[in-house]
Amino acid sequence: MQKVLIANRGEIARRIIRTCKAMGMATVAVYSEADKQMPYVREADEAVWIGPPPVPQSYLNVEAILEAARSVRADAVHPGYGLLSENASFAQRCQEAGLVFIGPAPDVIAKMGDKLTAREIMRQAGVPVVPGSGGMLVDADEAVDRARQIGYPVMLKATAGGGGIGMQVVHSDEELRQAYQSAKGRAKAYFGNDAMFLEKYVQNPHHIEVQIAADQHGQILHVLERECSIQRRHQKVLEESPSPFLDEETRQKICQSAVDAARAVGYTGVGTVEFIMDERKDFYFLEMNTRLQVEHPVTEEMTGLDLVALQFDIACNRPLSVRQEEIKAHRHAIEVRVYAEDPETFLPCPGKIEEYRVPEIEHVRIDDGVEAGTQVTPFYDPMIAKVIASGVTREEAIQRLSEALKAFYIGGIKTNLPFLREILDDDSFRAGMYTTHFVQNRKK
Ligand code: MV4
Repeated sequence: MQKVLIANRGEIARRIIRTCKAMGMATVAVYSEADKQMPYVREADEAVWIGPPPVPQSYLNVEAILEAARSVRADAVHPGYGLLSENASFAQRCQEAGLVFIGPAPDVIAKMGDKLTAREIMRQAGVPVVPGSGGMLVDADEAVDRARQIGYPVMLKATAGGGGIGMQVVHSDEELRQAYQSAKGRAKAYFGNDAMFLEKYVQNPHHIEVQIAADQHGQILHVLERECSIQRRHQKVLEESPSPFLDEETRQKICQSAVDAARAVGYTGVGTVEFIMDERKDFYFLEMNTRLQVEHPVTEEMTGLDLVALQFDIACNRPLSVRQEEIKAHRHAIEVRVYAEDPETFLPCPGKIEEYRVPEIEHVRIDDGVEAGTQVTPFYDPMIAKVIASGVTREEAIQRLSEALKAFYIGGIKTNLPFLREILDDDSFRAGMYTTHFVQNRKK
């Protein structure tokens, strides 16, 4: 593998370029009309224009991206996260064009993209799933019957959903009858697939995910967990690892379940198995993300591994050289996401970054895609930077991250930095006592 086209933008494009350079591979950036001046475009060895700013015409434009890869004679395509990263037909098209897609096989992406199929595969493999309705619901009457068997509250989910989209909590027969039709309509409009299923609603859970890596020689490793409970409306805000909520015995169990999950689908590459965990520390499979995640640096800073390098090793058919016993939480790591948004309303706040001063602190890593003068446009995700701090203890990591957030200055646009600083000062956060309802329940 000599030349990699990165089918993404911003901080993740930059992050992938960094590892490619370290591994001696050439990089090709693709960019829309809005991204000409972005740092990642300059930092890549080559750059190809793929279209106007809207994503359907640029970063989701499969034909333009494949044509770009052909024109530069790239060997591989790294999709990053979001955009085309979990698009099975894109992965298939790459393969057909003779390009190595950095990710699992197209059929694995497709199976895990269908939440009901994923659930059924995991159930058969002995991975715990939330008690639920079995298959797809036929109509509202059946939904009510199943909900009564499961017991309210239940969660109505779209098979094609995921990441919090297409799901709704319901507490009664009446509410379910109402929700059923409207949720089905929304699923149809969003995903072009209105298949629905039910699960018992797990109240006030922890959101814990396990990083896994599987090579093409049958070796599957877990790279421990990330605690992702601090989120707002399904947008993650802070992730940390190790989870302050897990004891060693539960950690071993959940990580083993993640390995079982990966084996059950024939996974290859780097991936994440998402679980919810209740206060009794019972955990259930939610979904599997078949891509590199935004929060992967938490795992990297904790273990010292380079997950993007592992992705390339696996794609090049090299056996994983690290062994399970060598993967350890050497440090505690915490990441926050800095967004261009109004800290009061949480609405995206695009505009020009006039001033940009990043903290330079030992054991603080900044993964960003912008610089002074960058225009944050309304066309793309408003995430500006990730700040990742680590320490020998959780307290040390928190201390460093607090310092970093105080020293981070972004002028010209509104950001959520004040909100992030508040979280770091919160007593429940400092005590490691929080669930997915943390932001919602927070006393201001
Ligand atoms: C759930 C759940 C509780 N019970 N399913 C949200 C993201 C997607 N991956 C699945 N999610 C959830 N599924 C059952 N049966 C809780 C979540 C959930 C969540 C729900 C409401 C508010 C914030 C949340 C954060 C993480 C997970």
